[in-house]
Amino acid sequence: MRLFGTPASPYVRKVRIVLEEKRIPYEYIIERGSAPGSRVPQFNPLGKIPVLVLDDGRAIYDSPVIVEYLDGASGEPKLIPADFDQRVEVRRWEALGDGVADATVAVSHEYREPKDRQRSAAWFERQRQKIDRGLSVMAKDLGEREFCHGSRFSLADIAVVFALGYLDYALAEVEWRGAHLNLARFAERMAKRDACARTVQS
Ligand SMILES: N[C@@H](CCC(=O)N[C@@H](CS)C(=O)NCC(=O)O)C(=O)O
Repeated sequence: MRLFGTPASPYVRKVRIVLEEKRIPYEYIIERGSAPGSRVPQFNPLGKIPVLVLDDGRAIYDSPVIVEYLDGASGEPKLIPADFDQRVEVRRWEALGDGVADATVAVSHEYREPKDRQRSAAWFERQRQKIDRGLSVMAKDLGEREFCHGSRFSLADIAVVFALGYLDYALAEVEWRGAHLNLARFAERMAKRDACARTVQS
């Protein structure tokens, strides 16, 4: 299978951590949808990465669907629980990670616009609130536990890893460590996992 993506994308990192944790072999093709001649729009009409292209030619997007496919089509370790209620809970963590990453992507892209064409202060404040509230809920729900959900590593942990990692990469001025010491300790612990270390944003 082939994964189209770029090293900076938080959603691509999510998928890569899943592939690495599950030791699924894949070809990583660094390609952005908007690059001239990119093959991404052939596989994902939305032109977004990540997109996973299976050996039989099927293309799978977006990242929540890709991780559903990867976890369902392969064996242990399972990263999404089979039990309905637990599954919903893990997917809620994923939505939280995606939402924090969405707001971080939006703000960091907006910063690249010339100052006089940037959105209003109120818009920036709304995005910042999404990030702050998202992190507060992550910190509260994690508490002092080892993992975000249950007693083993899951997609819930991956969600926090890619959201915080992307925040450090794209909006380093958000000083979340001082406000959430438990998240800081969690991030430090998770950074030692091979799959997390091998996929750090660049
Ligand atoms: N919800 C999607 C988001 C994917 C996404 O927004 N990817 C960005 C890169 S970080 C992209 O390809 N943007 C190009 C575009 O929006 O045209 C997912 O989880 O896969």
